[in-house]
Amino acid sequence: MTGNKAIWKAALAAAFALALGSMSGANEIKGKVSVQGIKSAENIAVYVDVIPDKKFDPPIEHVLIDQKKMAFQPHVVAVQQGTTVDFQNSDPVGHNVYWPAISGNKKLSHNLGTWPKGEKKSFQFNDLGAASLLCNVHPEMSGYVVVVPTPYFAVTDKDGNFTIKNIPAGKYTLKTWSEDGKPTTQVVDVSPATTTVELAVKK
Ligand SMILES: [Cu+2]
Repeated sequence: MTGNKAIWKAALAAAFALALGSMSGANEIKGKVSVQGIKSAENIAVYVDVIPDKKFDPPIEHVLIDQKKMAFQPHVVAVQQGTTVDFQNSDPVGHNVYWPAISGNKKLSHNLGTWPKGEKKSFQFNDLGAASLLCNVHPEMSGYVVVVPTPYFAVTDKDGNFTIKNIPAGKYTLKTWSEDGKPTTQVVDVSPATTTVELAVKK
């Protein structure tokens, strides 16, 4: 193949990839959460609520929550329904992991037990809602697993920014969960490329 032909072929392949990308709807939602009466805009889960007539397979990949320096790290984790979370103890002391409820439903409480450094235990979160993680050895430890119905979610950074990637174009209900604030709901119309939203979470 001559050099020219190779370049032409590469350009065609790139154009084809671009066309495929727009057909599969590789869009994103970029947004910022502002807060009123809450100490921080960080660690707020933003997610697309149930999409009618759309079902998602549970993810195969596990999500890790570390118990490190006497804290659940990260403090807030959002996962798609059906995700298995690995709780790993990285501290030289034993940690326990339990949640007294999921979104206030005490029937969904669970105690995973207590285990030493270097070991982990896993749990598949099939129920929607926020599991409030605690350790019965160290009352100061707390964390959250926010189980959401779609693969379209994010957790805000310290400035309240978030990006939800790879979402097909369409109209969706965007919801927020926060440790201290009320849940919010907003309809978003995701068009090709990037859709920008602003959300406000109040105490
Ligand atoms: Cu602990």
